[in-house]
Amino acid sequence: MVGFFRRIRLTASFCPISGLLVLIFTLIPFTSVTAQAGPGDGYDLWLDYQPVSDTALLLDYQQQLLRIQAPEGDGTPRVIREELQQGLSTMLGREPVFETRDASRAGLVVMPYEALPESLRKNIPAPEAGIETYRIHRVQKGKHRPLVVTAHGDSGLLYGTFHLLRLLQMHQPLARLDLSEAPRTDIRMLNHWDNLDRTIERGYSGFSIWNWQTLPDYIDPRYMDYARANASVGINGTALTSVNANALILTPHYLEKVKALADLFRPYGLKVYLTARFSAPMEIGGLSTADPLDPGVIAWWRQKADEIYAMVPDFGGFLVKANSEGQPGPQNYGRTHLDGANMLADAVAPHGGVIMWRAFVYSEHDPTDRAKQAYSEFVPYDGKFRDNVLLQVKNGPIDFQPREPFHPMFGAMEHTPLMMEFQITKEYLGFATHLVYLPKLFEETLQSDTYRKGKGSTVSKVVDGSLFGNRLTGMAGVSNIGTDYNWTGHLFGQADWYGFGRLAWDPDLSSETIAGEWLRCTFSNDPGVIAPLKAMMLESREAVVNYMNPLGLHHIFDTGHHYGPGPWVDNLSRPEWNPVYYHQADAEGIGFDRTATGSDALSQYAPEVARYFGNLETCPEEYLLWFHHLPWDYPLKNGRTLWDNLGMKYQQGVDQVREMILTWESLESQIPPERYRQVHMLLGIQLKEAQWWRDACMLYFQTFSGREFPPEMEPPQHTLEYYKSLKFPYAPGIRPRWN
Ligand code: GCV
Repeated sequence: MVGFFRRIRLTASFCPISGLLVLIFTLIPFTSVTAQAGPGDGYDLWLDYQPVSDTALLLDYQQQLLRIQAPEGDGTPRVIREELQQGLSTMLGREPVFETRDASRAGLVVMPYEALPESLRKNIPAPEAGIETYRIHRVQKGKHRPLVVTAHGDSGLLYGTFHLLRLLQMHQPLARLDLSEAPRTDIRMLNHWDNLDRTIERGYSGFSIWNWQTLPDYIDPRYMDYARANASVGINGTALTSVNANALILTPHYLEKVKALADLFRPYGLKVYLTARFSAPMEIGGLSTADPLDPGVIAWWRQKADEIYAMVPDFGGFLVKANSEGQPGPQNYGRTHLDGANMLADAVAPHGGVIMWRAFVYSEHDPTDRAKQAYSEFVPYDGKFRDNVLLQVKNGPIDFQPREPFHPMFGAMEHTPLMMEFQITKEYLGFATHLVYLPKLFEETLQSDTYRKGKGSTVSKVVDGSLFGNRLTGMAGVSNIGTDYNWTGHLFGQADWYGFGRLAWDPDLSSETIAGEWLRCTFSNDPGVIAPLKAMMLESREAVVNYMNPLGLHHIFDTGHHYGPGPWVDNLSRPEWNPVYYHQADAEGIGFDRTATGSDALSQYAPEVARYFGNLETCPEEYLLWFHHLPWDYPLKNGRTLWDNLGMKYQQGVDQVREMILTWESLESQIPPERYRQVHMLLGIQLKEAQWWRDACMLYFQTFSGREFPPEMEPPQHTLEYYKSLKFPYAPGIRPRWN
């Protein structure tokens, strides 16, 4: 609530009596939300604008920044002024003054490039073309030497303002500042898997923040703080509803509510998108078919698009999951994904909308390796989609596992824009309970080399369109946000939201840089705090791989909810829903053979990549069992057997969590107590669950290997039967269909 409180406090400072009344009356409806709020509660995310403690720096900032020339008017200009006022007054301990008359007195100028006086413009290089780009420049010549944030459009000015505030949060000097930024992708969006009843599929941080019942009349202040947070990292789109879509969202009753959110989000540069249920023409339109080639269906979608755009003129478009995991789609009518995507694309094209068609498809009727199916389905359509269609592809070919090789579709469709889909919520990474810093995982995928145009053809270059010159680009992240007072359940989950935004803006940023930024903005600028926490975050991703799915193992989670280990599960109706399908353990060995002797999934990669992963001499050990089925006694690089290494890796993961706990405990005196306690308790759960994973998996795999555990491994705490007996019917994040 603090973002909201701060705005109230500012009002109070101008008129103490009316400000007080505002405070009293507006607090009443929000008391339940704020019940647990307090200092260090995390509601403010990375925007909590701590006072600058370094005296010299503070003086310098005060001299430069407290007289401001900023754009006037409502909408984005208002948001910019509010953010500057909030950020500067809190960090610098004094209220800034907005100069309306004599701009030559302003030490900080935030203005469109075209509106700058000639005396300034001649000393400042223009920002790159585009409405989202910006430049921050400290003028070095002339009598008036302000710090200037400038852009060609409102969004650029807003992003530049947030960038400047971040620099202050990170205690950066201003004297010689000159930086120019342009986003590398066009669409940088969150995908909410939020249902209309406010449950969230794979959500672990409370309920959906969209209160559909009280919208459009009741505006929760969270909506604004959500938009602010997104804008601060350059996220410019949000798909409000789950890809397992409900057609009701497209009815007038709900579209009124969507419009209210879109109106609120507009000043923050955040566009709204909706998920389109393919069978909507039948479910809410009264048609007898949803066949994409049927003239009635085509007309229905066109009219629906017109209706939406009349209410939300900057509506982004539709995100579609079709013919995937039981969702309806064009194949129900003997049509193709191409037919379906292009039909919807034509409906939104007149309004400038896009279709994000998900490539997450695999069929129970297709006996080939699930990892191959999306590529086989979509690659033949390369170049045939309309210009306003993006294919949204998960980072790996199975499903958001702790580690997957990059999806072979990246680089394989030269004439089709491929949008990256990452999962920020931790469906397969310990839910919101585990500290796992995801930008490290995202970076690994983005920096993978597809070799499609020779060495250096990284996935990041496919995503930003530079490899093939695609016109439209984007990145989506499945949101980890809910009604928990700190938004993400685990405080460190905020770093995943932050990091996703930063990587969508620049897919080549390093996860280490991002961790440093987030820590400085969230915790402190003290190197004694940052260094150990950064090391802990960077290590945490490898830790989870080690204690859950080491050496290339994957999808051995308990069924449906995906909470905890379930490598023994073999009774689900679809073969590829069973963990035994993925690990293929038998008396001889373990692993999925995806070489030419097995499923040959490797052939979907460029020859260089296929050779690299296919050759046991070069295949990195972390991908070994993803691509190869190997004997238990197969010697690894350290000279020990595969079996011993498996146990050692599981143990290493547990030990890494113990290290994380020690790191955290060593910083107790420097972390706000509430924050310290929360993370400490969650790390305790993480340790227990890491041990559970190690013991359950090693006991189970031992039934095949028949070998003793390696001496490095601590003995299991329970029997295999005990682990198999554990049931979690109420684990969070599942829909009834999974039960
Ligand atoms: C939204 C996985 C998840 C599902 C999710 C699906 C998808 O299968 O378990 O909950 O459905 O991915 O990405 O569509």
